Amino acid sequence: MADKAVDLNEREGHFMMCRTMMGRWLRWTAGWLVCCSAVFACTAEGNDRRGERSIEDRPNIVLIISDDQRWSDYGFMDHPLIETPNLDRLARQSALFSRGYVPTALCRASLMTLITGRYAFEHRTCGNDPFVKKGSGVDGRELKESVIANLDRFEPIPKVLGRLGYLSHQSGKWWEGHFSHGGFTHGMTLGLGNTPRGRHGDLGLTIGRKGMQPIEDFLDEAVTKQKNFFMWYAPFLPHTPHNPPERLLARYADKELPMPIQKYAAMCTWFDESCGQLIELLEQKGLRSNTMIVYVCDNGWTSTVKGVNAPADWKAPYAPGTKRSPYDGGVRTPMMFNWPGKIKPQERSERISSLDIYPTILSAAQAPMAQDLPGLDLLPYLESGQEIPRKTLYGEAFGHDIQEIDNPEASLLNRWCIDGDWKLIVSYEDELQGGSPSVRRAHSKPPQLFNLKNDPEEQNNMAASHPDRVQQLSGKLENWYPVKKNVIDR
Ligand SMILES: [Ca+2]
Repeated sequence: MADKAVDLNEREGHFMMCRTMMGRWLRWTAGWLVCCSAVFACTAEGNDRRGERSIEDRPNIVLIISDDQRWSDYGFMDHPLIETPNLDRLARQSALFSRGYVPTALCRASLMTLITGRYAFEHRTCGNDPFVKKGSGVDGRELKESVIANLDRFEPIPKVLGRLGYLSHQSGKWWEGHFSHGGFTHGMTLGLGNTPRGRHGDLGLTIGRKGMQPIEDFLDEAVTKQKNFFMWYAPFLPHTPHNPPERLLARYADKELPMPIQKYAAMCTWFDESCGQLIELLEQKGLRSNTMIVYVCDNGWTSTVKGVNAPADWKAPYAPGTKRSPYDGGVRTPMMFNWPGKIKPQERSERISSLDIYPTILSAAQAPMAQDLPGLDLLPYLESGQEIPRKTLYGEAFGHDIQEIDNPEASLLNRWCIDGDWKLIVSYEDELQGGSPSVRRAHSKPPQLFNLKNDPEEQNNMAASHPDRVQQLSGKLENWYPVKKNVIDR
């Protein structure tokens, strides 16, 4: 009951704010106009609970990853306008966590966390690209290769499952070179990052936008060979370019809505449509009942349009407080776990991390895994319905460009933790190079303390009136891992 009350409070707060803001489109974008911003992490308990199921019980696993979508922008999250009927259906059939978080709200860092189960400060791919100063003579290609090589220090999911006989397929976003570099047996991305054709997925970026044939072909092969499979489905949706089909854009045609918002909404529906096609393929081929589907978004998004509270020099297409920020507009995402007959469909109120996906997938497949993973194997709690015993989540935000290849702290801008209903965000003194200075400045502030239960849009900084709480959570951040940089304190 208490959990439900939290839900209602939050939703009520969300819509109260909408009502007090201007016009209809502001109403359904609520948080889009909020000028605050955020990422995180979690302490982990033990993960070892494998070895009880027979090989025949191992599930196929499909990981669906949205790209640049705000946590509220789904039908199942009660969005009043955006239509996502396929994900709504999946949500009803899943353990649905409406308060999931990614530890870092930037694409590449977030995806690396999914495939390695590690924070960005651990895997070191904390930004999208290495910083290369023009005219410096530094070999940008060599730096890019060094960043790609970060993956070699870890056991990506496809590699682990491959040893158990799984086939694996990559489609959509993938920054880490050829798909085989991640241990995938099949895939679309060829690692053309240094060519005009790509940097973060090249040929893989056509999935969903131009049909699902590569996925259907892969499923047919897995069925023919009688193999379990893992699928990485990370379509370039609803990510820019926001160029939805006319038939979907027409659903949002409304002169009161700025065109960028109409287009973004249609992109969310386009993404949803592709998820429906994927699930339908699983059903058609008789694979659905033994397939675990996991859902997450890599980071938030709110289109920059007139009315967004942004600094005068703001040039990014996304609003402050969303993508790249440590605020919930950047780091919060719904997460779902679906496995027919195994995982109980229910709405869950616990806050969980995308770090939990790696150990949970490996647990479902009865795969061995390291004991020092920062995420939690959620499977026992998904199967039993018991409450997840964890109070604190952590996250970090970095510059867009990686400043030093082997030193993530050089790129660090913010850290945050959520402890119960309280969230602390701290910023670090630095002048990073490259990657939109206005974005960095907008999120560099003295410590901010929010009560997420009462203030889900992070509008009311309570740091001044709760110094003890700030000190307590600052201590948690320091204990998480040490940082030499100074916190901005005034
Ligand atoms: Ca993204």
